[in-house]
Amino acid sequence: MDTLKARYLAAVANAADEAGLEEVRVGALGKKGEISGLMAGLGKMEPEARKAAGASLNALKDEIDAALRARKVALGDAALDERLKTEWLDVTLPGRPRPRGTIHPVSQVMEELTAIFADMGFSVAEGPQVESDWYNFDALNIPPEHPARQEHDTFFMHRAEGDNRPPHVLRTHTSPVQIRAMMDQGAPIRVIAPGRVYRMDMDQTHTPMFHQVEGMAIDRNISMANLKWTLEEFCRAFFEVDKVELRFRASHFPFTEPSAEVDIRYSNVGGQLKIGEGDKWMEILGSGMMHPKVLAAGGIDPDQWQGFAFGMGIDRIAMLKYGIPDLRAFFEADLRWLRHYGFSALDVPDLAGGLSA
Ligand code: 2U9
Repeated sequence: MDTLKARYLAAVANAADEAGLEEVRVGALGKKGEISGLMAGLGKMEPEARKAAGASLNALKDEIDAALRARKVALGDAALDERLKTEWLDVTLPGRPRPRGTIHPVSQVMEELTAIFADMGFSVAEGPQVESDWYNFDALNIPPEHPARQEHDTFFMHRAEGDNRPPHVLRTHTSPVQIRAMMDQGAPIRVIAPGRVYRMDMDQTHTPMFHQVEGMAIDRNISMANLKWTLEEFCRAFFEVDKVELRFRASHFPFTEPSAEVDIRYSNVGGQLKIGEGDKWMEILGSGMMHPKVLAAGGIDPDQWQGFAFGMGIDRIAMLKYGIPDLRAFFEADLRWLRHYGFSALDVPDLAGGLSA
């Protein structure tokens, strides 16, 4: 019994790893193991001898079992020590940045121009994107035969079978929002109406949905001079330059009379656009004095009140300010590559409040 014990305790102590230890356990205590075999032999012994041998075999079994467990723990500790010597964690490494969204350049520009016009006393008006043809066309002095009302320019909604009323349209400008504001608030009034508009147009410079901001100021003595100052002030603030030069070119819109298209002076040196200097002109918006019929449609007496109005494409001025080369950039989900070219539009606080990755 003592030699058995010495042999197994030595085998346990010499086992180099868990596999070796398991081999020793199976050899001694497994179903066909040596100690198990001796225990099975107890049945054939005389009762007295069985009692003595049983007790010492059980003690031996417990001792081998305890030695196996202790060696297993020791081997585990040694393996962990070995791993800790080679594997380590640098807790000073910077974390991996998570990609996060930023505010879309169009939304950003909407916020910027809203703030600029708010400083000049304009409030923001909003309205439906699906409009009746009266609000979108008639109220704006756009007669039924006007080309804008043709099928190829405007998205018309469907009417139910047998319903012969004129169909609603996807608004083609935000002007109907201003008609609604006039009817709701009366004069004097100063509002801007930013939002989505829809026209059946699709090429490199046009998309079927785009963004506009229109504005108007109605008061007792409003003139083109007020319009000119307001637009100049807006451009100075928006393009962040001290000096801007605007050129008013006579034009025609159904809803304004007189009407003017407005160009801004700029230079283009090696693809770098600079607003306010140079010998080039770029059209940025349309404007004019509100047509008396439009004032009347909005419930405002044209003999008592005058108003100026203007309209511009937000996508267009966003591209101009932030150097975005192509309208299609707005429709690709990931604009982060633009930062590579130094477009500051993307270096804004992200939606979660931190700095974007
Ligand atoms: C009311 C009365 C008059 C808004 C105006 C323009 C001229 C104009 C275009 C610019 C580029 C549309 O986005 S664009 O294609 N707009 O040229 N818009 S005056 O006049 C109004 C608006 C509302 C009640």
